[in-house]
Amino acid sequence: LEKFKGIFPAFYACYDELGEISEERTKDLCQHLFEKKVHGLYVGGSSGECIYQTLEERKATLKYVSDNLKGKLTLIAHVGAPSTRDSITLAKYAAELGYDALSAIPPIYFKLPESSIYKYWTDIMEAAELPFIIYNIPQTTGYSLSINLFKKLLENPKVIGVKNSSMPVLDIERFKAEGGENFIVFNGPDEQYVSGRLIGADSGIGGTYGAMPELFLLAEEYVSTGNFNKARSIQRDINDIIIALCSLNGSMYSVIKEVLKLKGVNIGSVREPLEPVTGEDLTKIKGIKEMIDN
Ligand code: NAY
Repeated sequence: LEKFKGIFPAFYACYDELGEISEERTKDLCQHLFEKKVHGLYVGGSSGECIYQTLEERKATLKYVSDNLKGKLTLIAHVGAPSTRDSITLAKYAAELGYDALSAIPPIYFKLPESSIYKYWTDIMEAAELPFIIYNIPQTTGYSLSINLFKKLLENPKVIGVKNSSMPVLDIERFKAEGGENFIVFNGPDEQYVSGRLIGADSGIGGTYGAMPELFLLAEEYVSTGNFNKARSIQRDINDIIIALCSLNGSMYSVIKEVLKLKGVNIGSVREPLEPVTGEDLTKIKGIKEMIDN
């Protein structure tokens, strides 16, 4: 499980100027994050705009990332999709491509009983010979993973971890307490990386890591060496930056993509209904990049 420890940026959707998935730009982002020495990637999740992409587009991104980084970084494929059928297709494909693990949100849109959520995740796990990481993100899915369902899922040996994006760090503590030493808890809220790690998270997956990998790697170094004052101070810097990333009109991801452009990594913009950054707000991106660089 060592390979699942560390900083895992949630990979961004890489589009060309027409808004189509770009192989070339996916490669550029892979290269950029590899050079930053992150430990792995979470591909095709919320930050990958999976919810706005076709199955074919999602498969393309999974393929391009694995073409570039298979064997070099730990790769987790997010395969959650509205139907079990599509999720299974993605799971099988990720296994073929050599991904290290699968992950999925619970079913979305209809409010389903826990029995259906259990079945959904179990069906995905049965589709491929890969470890599975549960994704708990109540703020976007409307479902908050219960300890009961969590315990039931733990009976399946394929379940090796949970990516917990709920805001109470207590959830991280409880999942770690139930999961035990050989179970990986990923911190979800980037704003609480340090607290998540201290209360029991082993690793982190985050939507803003890709914009400032150096800062999360440093936070991790301070946490793992017990340098808590410095860890707290980096977390504060990170949070000032996240607030700035969320302060403009346009989605946080479009702001991040503009920051990446200034860093020399052009991965295009976002897909609607996510809105791009325009006009006045574009002039503020330089200031955000400077916050990250200093
Ligand atoms: C993914 O699946 O791509 C993610 O890991 C995204 C997780 C993010 N949570 C939400 C609700 O979007 O990383 C967080 C988030 O971007 C960060 O905490 C900033 O708010």
